[in-house]
Amino acid sequence: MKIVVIQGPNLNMLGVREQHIYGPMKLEQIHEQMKNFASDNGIEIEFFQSNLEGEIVDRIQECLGDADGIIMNPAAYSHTSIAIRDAIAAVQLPVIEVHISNIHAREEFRRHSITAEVCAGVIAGVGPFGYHLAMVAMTQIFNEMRAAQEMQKAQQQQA
Ligand code: CA2
Repeated sequence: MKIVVIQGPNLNMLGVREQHIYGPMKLEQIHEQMKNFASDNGIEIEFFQSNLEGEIVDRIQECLGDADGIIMNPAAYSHTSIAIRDAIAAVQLPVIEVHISNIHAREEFRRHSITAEVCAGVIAGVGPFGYHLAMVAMTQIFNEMRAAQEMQKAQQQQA
């Protein structure tokens, strides 16, 4: 099974600025922890960060037929991008949206995510640990997908 991790605009600045909001961890450190979890659980993982909306749409589309799930922090685009929301809906893959900060306790314009509406789940406000929780959630989704496929196969063999 393969997970693609997609990080939106300015997340390449983690650990460099605004540590009072997002903490001291750099994006590379977060990815290192996710890589360790993936290798311990036999999961393939790839990482992508972009500050450009169209590049993020392209990367989501590339997941079709290549990845089994997406973990994504669309960052500010969560609140604005219909294009990213449409891309998520189009690929029909399980997507877990992660926000490092609690967007519901911040400015009014951050309290609603239009991308979250088409995601399988959302984790917000637990810092970079949210990415680990997203890996655990995605592993569970993969187990459920496998169980459903096996059940379907068994039913087809019986028919
Ligand atoms: O809490 C989150 O993870 C956010 O997705 C982060 C976005 C923000 O626009 C969302 O409302 C919530 C911002 C990411 C920018 O990260 C920076 C990190 C260091 C310095 C500057 C920006």
